[in-house]
Amino acid sequence: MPLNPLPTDGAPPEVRVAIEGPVATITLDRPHKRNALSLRLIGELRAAFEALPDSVKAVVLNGAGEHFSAGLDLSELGPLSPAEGMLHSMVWYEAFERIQFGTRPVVCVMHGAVVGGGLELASVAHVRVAEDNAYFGLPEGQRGIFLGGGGSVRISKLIGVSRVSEMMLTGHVYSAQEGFQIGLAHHLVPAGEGLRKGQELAARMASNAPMSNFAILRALPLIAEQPMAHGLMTEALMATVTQSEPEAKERLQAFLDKRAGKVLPS
Ligand code: 1HE
Repeated sequence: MPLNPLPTDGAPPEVRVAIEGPVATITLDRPHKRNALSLRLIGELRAAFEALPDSVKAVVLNGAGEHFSAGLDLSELGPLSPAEGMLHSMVWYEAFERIQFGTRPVVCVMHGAVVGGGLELASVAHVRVAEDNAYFGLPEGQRGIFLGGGGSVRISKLIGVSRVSEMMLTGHVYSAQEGFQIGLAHHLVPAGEGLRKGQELAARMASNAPMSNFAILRALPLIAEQPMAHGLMTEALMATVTQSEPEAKERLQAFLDKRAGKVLPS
């Protein structure tokens, strides 16, 4: 089993990229396998993020077909030796870290099955939109395996270790509505409206000051891991850098001059 995830056989791509203004839509495009995450797909996903032009300021991640993703491609684990199994996870980790700790906020639009590695991938995104036909499961226990795409860390941070354990132990599947209530999604929309909502949110994030987005993506998660005194110091330093940007000064002045929008309920 080659662990080099980049395609070499000339087969059609499994990830599609469409760019419109400052927003790129990156689509898992392996619907005949329910967007099961093969090493190849993971490699293409990473490459797609890395190849985005500077003009792209935010990303929407979604899946083609009836489901966001059926998780790990189960046909790939069997032939792996223990050492290759470790490397397999590392390939996922590196790709996901590029997405989570890049410079561009990512909205994940979830529909249909969002299971196993599919939920691990969704948990990498900064904002999650669920269509009301989405459902969330961690069938690793049933398959005789374990989380291997960072879900132990990321999904546990979203919904708590207790819920993750229970999902894996019992096969409990959460509906879109339940997932929204427990924090797997920030927005719940009718089926078919996820992409529009995701692109609207991405456009809004793309219009933020780049240094604010940088601080949110790179400093905020770090601060959450730090002891309080360290966190407050990191926050103060990051705040100083952010507000020193000329763009921050212009935006603050625009509000004082009544040229900027107010904060109103949506
Ligand atoms: C797959 C996969 C897959 C579908 N790996 N090939 N994930 C799971 O345990 C979920 C397994 N999948 C399912 O439960 C179902 O496929 C779905 C509910 C997602 C969709 O059902 P359905 O009826 O629409 O499709 P299907 O007929 O089951 O699947 C269509 C094809 O996709 C079929 O292949 P075909 O060649 O017979 O047409 C399936 O074999 C194939 N397929 N899902 C490989 N996951 C880093 S660690 C993460 C650990 C995990 O992710 S564990 C969870 C794994």
